[in-house]
Amino acid sequence: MSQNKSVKVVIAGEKRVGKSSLVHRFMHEKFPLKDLYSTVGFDFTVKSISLDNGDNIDVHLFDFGGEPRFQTIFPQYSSDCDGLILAFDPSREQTFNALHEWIQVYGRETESTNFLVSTKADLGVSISPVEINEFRNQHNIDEYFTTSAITGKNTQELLHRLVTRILEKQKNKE
Ligand SMILES: Nc1nc2c(ncn2[C@@H]2O[C@H](COP(=O)(O)OP(=O)(O)O)[C@@H](O)[C@H]2O)c(=O)[nH]1
Ligand SMILES: [Mg+2]
Repeated sequence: MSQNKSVKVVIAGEKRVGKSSLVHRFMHEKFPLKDLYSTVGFDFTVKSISLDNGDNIDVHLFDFGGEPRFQTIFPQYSSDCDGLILAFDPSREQTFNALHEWIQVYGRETESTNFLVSTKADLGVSISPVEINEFRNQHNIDEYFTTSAITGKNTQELLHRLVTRILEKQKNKE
């Protein structure tokens, strides 16, 4: 039996923007019933997904805690990743502004596929499209998604799209 191809994805962003809830949605297709423990350092999970062409891909997900003191180890864990999810909570604008710093610490956005992800869409708050576009142009963002871990809006779509883009990029490099 051949082994599934795998890709590595890192999720970054400030504390409590909903990163772990998003990962929980990716894994279990439901919202956590209990509040998740705050992530210390990072959490690691693997989710297998089937693409439209029938390929099965193992997505290795690294969910980063978001504590400033862990930013120093962030580049070490993300140095060989294929995809980056930068998550922010639109009801707390500072979590969006903080992403400039996160991507700077990351430092290898030209090598990976990068998605900007707004969480908690169910709250009905959003960051202006002008600011989103500015950020995208400044930082090599491939795509932008608005998601909700509560309703499941765009969560599976985001993961499928990210993996598809990662594989396309790898193919173009061959
Ligand atoms: N309204 C709403 N709240 C959410 C959503 N996702 C997460 N939360 C809440 O936001 C808080 C932080 O979530 P968590 O996933 O632990 O954030 P993390 O620190 O970035 O991993 C928790 O109280 C969650 O219940 C969402 O899609 N909608
Ligand atoms: Mg967490």
